[in-house]
Amino acid sequence: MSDVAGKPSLLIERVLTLELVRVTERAAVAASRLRGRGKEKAADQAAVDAMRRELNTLPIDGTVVIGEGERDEAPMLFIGEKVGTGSGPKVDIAVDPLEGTTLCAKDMPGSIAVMAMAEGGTLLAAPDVYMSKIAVGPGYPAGIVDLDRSATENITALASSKGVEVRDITVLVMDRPRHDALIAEIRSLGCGIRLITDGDIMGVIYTTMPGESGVDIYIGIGAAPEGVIAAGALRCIGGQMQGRLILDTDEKRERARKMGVADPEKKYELNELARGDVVVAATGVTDGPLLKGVRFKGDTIETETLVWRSATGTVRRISAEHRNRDKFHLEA
Ligand code: VTB
Repeated sequence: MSDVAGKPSLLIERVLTLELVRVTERAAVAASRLRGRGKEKAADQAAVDAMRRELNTLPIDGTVVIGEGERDEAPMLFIGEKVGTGSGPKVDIAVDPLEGTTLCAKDMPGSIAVMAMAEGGTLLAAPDVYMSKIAVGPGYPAGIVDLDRSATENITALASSKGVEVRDITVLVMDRPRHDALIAEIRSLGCGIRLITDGDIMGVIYTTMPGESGVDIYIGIGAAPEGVIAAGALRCIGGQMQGRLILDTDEKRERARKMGVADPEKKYELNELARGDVVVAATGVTDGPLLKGVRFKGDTIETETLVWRSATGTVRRISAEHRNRDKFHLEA
């Protein structure tokens, strides 16, 4: 009995959900072979190669809408690249083969291999610019937070809704100079701040599991493509998110316009960042609060993956012991 009878694309998606796990598992294993070696680019390329190889085995007519860059910047997984066998559902593919390349290179917590697959034309084709983001997990009244309110107003509203003191809220912010004023404002409230150096896809996802992650809300500026992928996950798990592209130069505005962005000031709601049915998979590369990193144990390789599905709201945590190392195409 299908969980979404009658909608063929979702039925195929149901089958494909676990296929996405294989894609991020292979990218994570490839990157993990270079964990802690100080080689950001090599680790990223290893993940890109592995993800692309596996993506091209999937029975999909996939188009990369979020990838490694524009066609002239990235040889692989560039925006517009076709992936999959070409037979099967027409889908948008958003990839970050190694989210947190520096975290991987330094073997610091929180790097992942992540991708999203959505109905064609439903993920915001975000240019590679910054995005102002705010996000909270499920269970709060609609509109509890808003990009056009101050951090103080948003955190105070969240604390009240959660039934805790403002100082009991933990805010995740990227540790960047652009956030100095934001951090000072949050500190003035007595809140906790989880500063991360990189990896704000998981930074947003942490808000959906505050019990495990210790994070209640994400506020700040990160990359727009990462914001769209994170929005895909929130669409599956539940939660609220807004994003506004930061198009502060004519060049960025023109680049965004060419990608279909009509209003450069637009505040995107969650369902505008990731509109359709979407599946998101993330495999841990280095250990983090929600995902273990890859473990190499003699002839066995262990991976842990979270996979989310919007059609059913199902969240699966898949721990895998891989004994056939050949499938990872690992050099000796
Ligand atoms: C952001 C964040 C990403 O890189 O793009 C960050 O969204 C780069 O930020 O998750 P800066 O330009 O300020 O360095 C990541 O952390 C990793 O790709």
